[in-house]
Amino acid sequence: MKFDILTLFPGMFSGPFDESIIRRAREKQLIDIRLHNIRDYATDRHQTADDAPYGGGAGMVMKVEPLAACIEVVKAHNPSSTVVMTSPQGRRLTHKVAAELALRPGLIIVCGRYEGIDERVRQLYVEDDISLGDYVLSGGEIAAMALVDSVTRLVPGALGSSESAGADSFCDGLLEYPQYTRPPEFRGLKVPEVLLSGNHEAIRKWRRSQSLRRTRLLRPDLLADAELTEKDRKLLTELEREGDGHDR
Ligand code: 9D3
Repeated sequence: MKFDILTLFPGMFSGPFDESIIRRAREKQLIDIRLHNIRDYATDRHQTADDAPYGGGAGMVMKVEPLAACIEVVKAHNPSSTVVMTSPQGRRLTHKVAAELALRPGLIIVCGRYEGIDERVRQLYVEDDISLGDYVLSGGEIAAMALVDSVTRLVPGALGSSESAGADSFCDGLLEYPQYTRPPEFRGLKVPEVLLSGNHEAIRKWRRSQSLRRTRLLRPDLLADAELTEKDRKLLTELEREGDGHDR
Protein backbone atom coordinates (compact mmCIF):
# COMPACT_ATOMS: atom_id res chain seq x y z
CA MET A 1 0.00 0.00 0.00
CA LYS A 2 1.37 3.35 -1.06
CA PHE A 3 0.51 6.54 0.84
CA ASP A 4 1.38 9.98 -0.55
CA ILE A 5 0.60 12.75 1.92
CA LEU A 6 0.33 16.34 0.71
CA THR A 7 0.72 18.82 3.57
CA LEU A 8 2.05 22.20 4.60
CA PHE A 9 3.44 20.59 7.78
CA PRO A 10 5.39 17.41 6.87
CA GLY A 11 7.27 17.61 10.18
CA MET A 12 4.09 16.69 12.09
CA PHE A 13 4.30 13.13 10.76
CA SER A 14 7.79 12.26 12.02
CA GLY A 15 6.93 10.92 15.48
CA PRO A 16 3.78 8.90 14.72
CA PHE A 17 5.12 7.21 11.59
CA ASP A 18 8.46 6.24 13.15
CA GLU A 19 7.21 3.95 15.92
CA SER A 20 5.52 0.65 16.51
CA ILE A 21 3.27 -0.94 13.88
CA ILE A 22 3.65 1.70 11.16
CA ARG A 23 7.41 1.69 11.56
CA ARG A 24 7.55 -2.09 11.21
CA ALA A 25 5.15 -2.10 8.25
CA ARG A 26 7.45 0.43 6.54
CA GLU A 27 10.56 -1.61 7.35
CA LYS A 28 8.89 -4.72 5.87
CA GLN A 29 7.97 -2.60 2.83
CA LEU A 30 4.31 -3.51 3.24
CA ILE A 31 3.55 0.20 3.10
CA ASP A 32 5.39 3.11 1.54
CA ILE A 33 4.72 6.56 3.01
CA ARG A 34 5.91 9.66 1.13
CA LEU A 35 5.45 13.19 2.39
CA HIS A 36 5.14 16.11 0.00
CA ASN A 37 5.42 19.71 1.11
CA ILE A 38 2.78 21.66 -0.83
CA ARG A 39 4.81 24.84 -0.37
CA ASP A 40 7.56 23.32 -2.57
CA TYR A 41 5.13 23.56 -5.50
CA ALA A 42 4.45 27.28 -5.13
CA THR A 43 6.31 29.19 -7.82
CA ASP A 44 6.35 32.78 -6.55
CA ARG A 45 9.26 34.34 -4.67
CA HIS A 46 7.64 33.83 -1.24
CA GLN A 47 6.34 30.33 -2.04
CA THR A 48 2.82 31.44 -1.20
CA ALA A 49 0.44 28.55 -0.50
CA ASP A 50 -2.51 30.50 0.93
CA ASP A 51 -4.47 33.68 0.24
CA ALA A 52 -7.46 35.67 1.53
CA PRO A 53 -10.91 34.27 0.71
CA TYR A 54 -12.89 35.79 -2.18
CA GLY A 55 -16.00 37.39 -0.72
CA GLY A 56 -14.19 38.32 2.46
CA GLY A 57 -14.22 36.75 5.90
CA ALA A 58 -11.71 35.56 8.45
CA GLY A 59 -8.63 33.46 7.84
CA MET A 60 -6.91 32.19 4.74
CA VAL A 61 -7.65 29.65 2.03
CA MET A 62 -5.15 27.21 0.48
CA LYS A 63 -4.42 28.26 -3.10
CA VAL A 64 -5.32 26.02 -6.04
CA GLU A 65 -2.11 26.32 -8.14
CA PRO A 66 0.48 24.83 -5.73
CA LEU A 67 -1.92 22.05 -4.77
CA ALA A 68 -2.79 21.29 -8.39
CA ALA A 69 0.92 21.13 -9.30
CA CYS A 70 1.67 18.86 -6.34
CA ILE A 71 -1.28 16.51 -6.97
CA GLU A 72 -0.44 16.25 -10.68
CA VAL A 73 3.20 15.32 -10.03
CA VAL A 74 2.26 12.73 -7.38
CA LYS A 75 -0.61 11.29 -9.44
CA ALA A 76 1.66 10.97 -12.50
CA HIS A 77 3.96 8.74 -10.40
CA ASN A 78 1.03 6.75 -8.97
CA PRO A 79 -1.74 6.72 -11.60
CA SER A 80 -3.75 4.01 -9.80
CA SER A 81 -3.82 5.85 -6.45
CA THR A 82 -7.04 7.42 -5.18
CA VAL A 83 -7.02 11.11 -4.22
CA VAL A 84 -8.56 11.53 -0.76
CA MET A 85 -9.00 14.76 1.16
CA THR A 86 -9.28 15.05 4.94
CA SER A 87 -11.94 17.60 5.75
CA PRO A 88 -14.74 18.27 8.26
CA GLN A 89 -17.28 17.74 5.42
CA GLY A 90 -16.04 14.22 4.73
CA ARG A 91 -17.68 10.91 5.55
CA ARG A 92 -16.78 9.69 9.01
CA LEU A 93 -13.78 7.37 9.25
CA THR A 94 -15.03 3.97 10.46
CA HIS A 95 -13.63 0.45 10.32
CA LYS A 96 -15.76 -0.11 7.23
CA VAL A 97 -14.35 2.96 5.45
CA ALA A 98 -10.78 1.97 6.38
CA ALA A 99 -11.41 -1.55 5.03
CA GLU A 100 -12.74 -0.11 1.78
CA LEU A 101 -9.73 2.22 1.36
CA ALA A 102 -7.33 -0.64 2.21
CA LEU A 103 -8.40 -2.33 -1.06
CA ARG A 104 -6.99 0.49 -3.20
CA PRO A 105 -3.40 0.19 -4.44
CA GLY A 106 -2.54 3.61 -3.07
CA LEU A 107 -3.93 6.76 -1.45
CA ILE A 108 -2.95 10.34 -2.14
CA ILE A 109 -4.08 12.21 0.98
CA VAL A 110 -4.51 15.99 0.78
CA CYS A 111 -4.39 17.69 4.20
CA GLY A 112 -6.30 20.94 4.54
CA ARG A 113 -5.17 23.86 6.70
CA TYR A 114 -6.48 27.33 7.54
CA GLU A 115 -10.16 27.86 6.68
CA GLY A 116 -9.97 25.24 3.95
CA ILE A 117 -8.89 24.52 0.39
CA ASP A 118 -10.00 26.33 -2.77
CA GLU A 119 -13.08 24.37 -3.87
CA ARG A 120 -11.65 23.82 -7.37
CA VAL A 121 -9.10 21.36 -5.94
CA ARG A 122 -11.99 19.15 -4.86
CA GLN A 123 -13.79 19.60 -8.17
CA LEU A 124 -10.73 18.71 -10.23
CA TYR A 125 -9.02 15.94 -8.27
CA VAL A 126 -10.67 14.70 -5.10
CA GLU A 127 -12.39 11.32 -5.24
CA ASP A 128 -13.18 10.86 -1.54
CA ASP A 129 -13.53 13.05 1.58
CA ILE A 130 -12.75 11.74 5.08
CA SER A 131 -13.54 13.31 8.47
CA LEU A 132 -12.65 12.03 11.95
CA GLY A 133 -15.86 13.26 13.53
CA ASP A 134 -17.80 16.29 14.63
CA TYR A 135 -15.18 18.34 16.43
CA VAL A 136 -12.75 20.97 15.20
CA LEU A 137 -9.16 20.02 14.44
CA SER A 138 -6.53 22.56 13.42
CA GLY A 139 -6.04 20.86 10.06
CA GLY A 140 -6.18 17.58 8.21
CA GLU A 141 -2.80 16.17 9.33
CA ILE A 142 -3.99 14.32 12.44
CA ALA A 143 -6.90 12.90 10.43
CA ALA A 144 -4.41 11.73 7.77
CA MET A 145 -2.38 9.96 10.49
CA ALA A 146 -5.51 8.22 11.78
CA LEU A 147 -6.36 7.17 8.23
CA VAL A 148 -2.87 5.79 7.52
CA ASP A 149 -2.84 3.96 10.87
CA SER A 150 -6.28 2.37 10.49
CA VAL A 151 -5.64 1.34 6.87
CA THR A 152 -2.13 -0.02 7.62
CA ARG A 153 -3.55 -2.35 10.28
CA LEU A 154 -5.64 -3.96 7.53
CA VAL A 155 -2.72 -4.57 5.16
CA PRO A 156 -1.93 -8.32 5.27
CA GLY A 157 1.21 -8.96 7.34
CA ALA A 158 1.32 -5.52 8.99
CA LEU A 159 0.25 -6.89 12.36
CA GLY A 160 2.34 -9.45 14.21
CA SER A 161 0.71 -12.70 15.34
CA SER A 162 0.17 -11.15 18.81
CA GLU A 163 -1.65 -8.17 17.28
CA SER A 164 -4.14 -10.05 15.09
CA ALA A 165 -6.63 -7.85 13.27
CA GLY A 166 -9.21 -10.61 13.47
CA ALA A 167 -9.64 -10.17 17.23
CA ASP A 168 -9.92 -6.38 16.96
CA SER A 169 -12.94 -4.67 18.33
CA PHE A 170 -15.23 -3.46 15.50
CA CYS A 171 -14.41 -6.37 13.23
CA ASP A 172 -17.42 -8.16 14.65
CA GLY A 173 -18.95 -4.77 15.50
CA LEU A 174 -18.78 -5.15 19.30
CA LEU A 175 -16.71 -3.42 21.97
CA GLU A 176 -13.78 -5.25 23.51
CA TYR A 177 -14.12 -7.25 26.76
CA PRO A 178 -12.16 -6.02 29.84
CA GLN A 179 -8.46 -6.96 29.95
CA TYR A 180 -6.30 -7.81 32.97
CA THR A 181 -2.69 -8.79 33.56
CA ARG A 182 -0.69 -9.50 36.74
CA PRO A 183 -0.99 -9.02 39.68
CA PRO A 184 -4.19 -10.96 40.49
CA GLU A 185 -5.19 -8.34 43.08
CA PHE A 186 -4.42 -4.59 43.19
CA ARG A 187 -5.74 -2.27 45.95
CA GLY A 188 -8.46 -4.74 46.75
CA LEU A 189 -9.57 -5.12 43.12
CA LYS A 190 -9.45 -8.75 42.00
CA VAL A 191 -9.12 -10.15 38.51
CA PRO A 192 -12.32 -12.09 37.72
CA GLU A 193 -11.90 -15.69 38.91
CA VAL A 194 -12.82 -17.22 35.56
CA LEU A 195 -9.71 -15.68 33.88
CA LEU A 196 -7.45 -17.52 36.36
CA SER A 197 -9.36 -20.78 36.00
CA GLY A 198 -7.60 -22.11 32.92
CA ASN A 199 -11.04 -23.14 31.59
CA HIS A 200 -10.77 -21.80 28.06
CA GLU A 201 -14.37 -22.47 27.13
CA ALA A 202 -15.60 -20.63 30.24
CA ILE A 203 -13.19 -17.76 29.49
CA ARG A 204 -14.42 -17.47 25.92
CA LYS A 205 -18.03 -17.37 27.09
CA TRP A 206 -17.29 -14.78 29.80
CA ARG A 207 -15.48 -12.52 27.32
CA ARG A 208 -18.29 -12.72 24.79
CA SER A 209 -20.86 -11.90 27.43
CA GLN A 210 -18.74 -8.95 28.65
CA SER A 211 -18.44 -7.64 25.06
CA LEU A 212 -22.18 -7.85 24.60
CA ARG A 213 -22.92 -6.27 28.00
CA ARG A 214 -20.51 -3.38 27.41
CA THR A 215 -21.75 -2.74 23.92
CA ARG A 216 -25.37 -2.69 25.09
CA LEU A 217 -24.49 -0.32 27.94
CA LEU A 218 -22.02 2.06 26.22
CA ARG A 219 -22.72 1.80 22.47
CA PRO A 220 -26.16 0.29 21.89
CA ASP A 221 -26.09 1.85 18.40
CA LEU A 222 -23.43 -0.73 17.41
CA LEU A 223 -25.72 -3.70 18.09
CA ALA A 224 -27.84 -2.99 15.01
CA ASP A 225 -24.92 -3.86 12.66
CA ALA A 226 -23.04 -6.36 14.86
CA GLU A 227 -22.45 -9.97 13.83
CA LEU A 228 -24.51 -11.82 16.44
CA THR A 229 -25.15 -15.53 16.85
CA GLU A 230 -28.40 -16.99 18.18
CA LYS A 231 -26.61 -17.49 21.54
CA ASP A 232 -25.52 -13.84 21.57
CA ARG A 233 -29.12 -12.72 21.07
CA LYS A 234 -30.30 -14.96 23.91
CA LEU A 235 -27.60 -13.52 26.18
CA LEU A 236 -28.68 -9.99 25.26
CA THR A 237 -32.30 -10.78 26.12
CA GLU A 238 -31.12 -12.08 29.51
CA LEU A 239 -29.10 -8.89 30.09
CA GLU A 240 -32.20 -6.90 29.22
CA ARG A 241 -34.12 -8.71 32.00
CA GLU A 242 -31.24 -8.15 34.48
CA GLY A 243 -31.52 -4.47 33.61
CA ASP A 244 -27.80 -4.05 34.61
CA GLY A 245 -26.90 -0.32 34.87
CA HIS A 246 -24.62 -0.91 37.89
CA ASP A 247 -21.94 -2.98 36.18
CA ARG A 248 -19.83 -1.86 33.22
C1 9D3 B 1 -12.91 27.08 12.99
C2 9D3 B 1 -13.05 27.13 11.53
N1 9D3 B 1 -14.25 26.42 11.11
C3 9D3 B 1 -15.44 27.27 11.07
C4 9D3 B 1 -15.40 28.46 10.24
C5 9D3 B 1 -14.08 25.72 9.83
C6 9D3 B 1 -12.95 24.76 9.86
C7 9D3 B 1 -11.95 24.87 8.92
C8 9D3 B 1 -10.88 23.99 8.93
C9 9D3 B 1 -12.89 23.75 10.80
C10 9D3 B 1 -11.80 22.87 10.82
C11 9D3 B 1 -10.80 23.00 9.88
C12 9D3 B 1 -9.64 22.08 9.89
N2 9D3 B 1 -10.04 20.70 10.05
C13 9D3 B 1 -9.72 19.75 9.19
O1 9D3 B 1 -9.04 20.02 8.24
C14 9D3 B 1 -10.20 18.41 9.41
C15 9D3 B 1 -11.07 17.85 10.39
C16 9D3 B 1 -11.73 18.42 11.52
O2 9D3 B 1 -11.63 19.61 11.85
N3 9D3 B 1 -12.51 17.60 12.28
C17 9D3 B 1 -12.67 16.26 12.02
N4 9D3 B 1 -12.08 15.71 10.98
C18 9D3 B 1 -11.29 16.49 10.20
S1 9D3 B 1 -10.48 15.95 8.84
C19 9D3 B 1 -9.82 17.43 8.51
